[in-house]
Formats: sequence, structure tokens, C-alpha cells
Amino acid sequence: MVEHATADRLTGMSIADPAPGLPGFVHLYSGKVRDLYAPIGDDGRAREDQLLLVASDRISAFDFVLEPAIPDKGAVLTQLSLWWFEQLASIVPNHVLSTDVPAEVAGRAVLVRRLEMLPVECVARAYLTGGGLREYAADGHVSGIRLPEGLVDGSRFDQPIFTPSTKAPQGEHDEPMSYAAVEAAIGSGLAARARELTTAILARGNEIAAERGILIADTKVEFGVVDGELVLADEVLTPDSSRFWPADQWEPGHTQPSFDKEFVREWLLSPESGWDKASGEAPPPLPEDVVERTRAKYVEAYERLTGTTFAR
Ligand code: PZK
Repeated sequence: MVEHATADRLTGMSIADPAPGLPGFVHLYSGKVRDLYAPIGDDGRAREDQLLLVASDRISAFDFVLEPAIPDKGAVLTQLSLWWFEQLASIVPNHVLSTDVPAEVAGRAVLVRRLEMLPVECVARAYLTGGGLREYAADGHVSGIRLPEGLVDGSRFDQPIFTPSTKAPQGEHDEPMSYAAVEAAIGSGLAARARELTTAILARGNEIAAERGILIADTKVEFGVVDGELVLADEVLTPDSSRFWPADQWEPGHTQPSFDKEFVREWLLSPESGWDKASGEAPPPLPEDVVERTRAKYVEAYERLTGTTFAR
């Protein structure tokens, strides 16, 4: 699982490393934009009951981590996720233990309870787009669910549908999973509960977001299991785990503008960037104004949803 070593184990030389050491913690692994640590206990060993989830300011698009980072993105997403955990607390318990974290990661890290995680990506969709649209176009089903004819990119469902996927190893893409495969993997009781909670989280999220002019097209959540009950883990209803759309621009029939990454994608695909998506080459660095406008979109999402000002 280790994507980035902190230092070369033989030479001790530092290598390009987005997850530097944090005093009192051991680095476990890093995803594209987040880093996972374990606190070191009084016995000097990594604790097995807790994790520190750190959100970086890194941003990804078209499967690349871009440069430069988006200032405050990690803090905005962490604070938004914490706010959603509170909003959803009557629906589902969560893994958060404390926001008292080292100064180096203040505001963008959470100490959480380490759980046995379900080996399934729990996805719910309220609108048809992305991978769901591709499945529908092929045979009129999404995740084994027969949908009405005539739906288009951006069509809204009467109620969110559960479209689970496999947890692919890093660098690979998650594959759609049938509900029967989820039942086989975790048992029919947990599968039914995961489906119920995932769709309830998206439905409640959309009730709240609609009042603030944001649609949440789909979302991916992760659950752990404690005493046979599901506990919501990871991040929840952030722009990195979900598709946010501006409600006033929703127009089924074409790709909807992404709330957070529209400037990034638009610039990368424009002639100004000089980048050819099909080349396989890494994209060029984002211009300062694209970085600043993207930062403003993350802050706007946070402020509209929570109704509070984001304090740097
Ligand atoms: C866990 N991830 C994804 C998150 C990364 C990777 N409460 C938990 N217990 C056990 N495992 C996890 C969690 C949570 N949340 C989450 N992988 C394992 C992840 C952040 C950074 F690099």
C-alpha cells in the first residue's frame, strides 16, 4: 500500500515526498491527496486502535496529481467533512475521535478510531452521470438496477440508487460490483445496511445542499464495522468524494460543470495549457489565476453548505 517512502530505506536520502514525517506519528501510506499515519503510543509503538487522516492541499484531475497545490484545500475539505459528520450523526455514527492534532497539520487532520473496513466502495447516485451513465448507455441498467428509458447525462433519479464498486489497488480504477457480489463479500445483513445508509446519507446530504444551491450528484463513502454495526469512516460528502454541481446551472443532456474543478479541467483542455490529454504526459503546472479561482470554489462550497465563513 505504501506509495511514497519517507526516505530511501538504504541511503536515508530523502526522495520527492508529499508525506513528511510528523513527530509522534508513523507514516502508514499515502493516496493521491491524503496521508495516513498511526500515533505512537506510550510504549513507543504504533497504536493499533487509532489513525491520523491528513488531507493535503494536493489536487488531482484526469488521474494526475497537479502542481502547484491549492492553498487551504486540505483544511476546507477536512472542516467540511467534520461538519457533515455532525449533520449525519442521527443517521450514522462516525469514526472521529479528536481534532486535537499536531500544529503542522492543524485544521486538515483528524484523529480517528481504527476500524475493520468493509472491502467495498459504497457509492450512491442521485443523478445519472460518469460511470453510471456509461453502464446505462450499454444496457439500460446501473449496478443491476433497471432504469427507465430516455435518461440522459444529468438526469435525476426519484431516489438515490446504490452502485457499489470494488476497492481497486492504488493506480487502478474501481470496478462496478453487483449487489449480489456485495452480499457474498460481507453478508446480506451488512450489505442491506450499507445500501440503506449510503443512500440515506446522499438523500439527506442533498436535502441540506439544495437549500444552498448545490446538487450532490453522487458520492462514495466508506464504512467500518464495530460490534456488527456500521460506522461511517474516511471523508464524507466532500468535493473529492462526491460530484458537486451548481444547482442554477443544472441542465440534463450534457456534462454538468464541476463545482470545484471546472477551471482546472477547462484550462488543462484548452490550447493555452499546451497539454494533450491523450499523450500520457503529466500536465503542466497550473497558472496562478486557475489556482486562486479553484481555491475560491472550495471555500465557496464550504461557506454555502455550512453557512459559516472559512477562517484560514
Ligand atoms: C482507512 N483509508 C483511506 C484515508 C489515505 C487513505 N477509520 C479507519 N480505520 C481503518 N482504516 C481506515 C480508516 C479511515 N478512514 C481509510 N484507508 C484505510 C485513506 C486517508 C489517507 F492514504
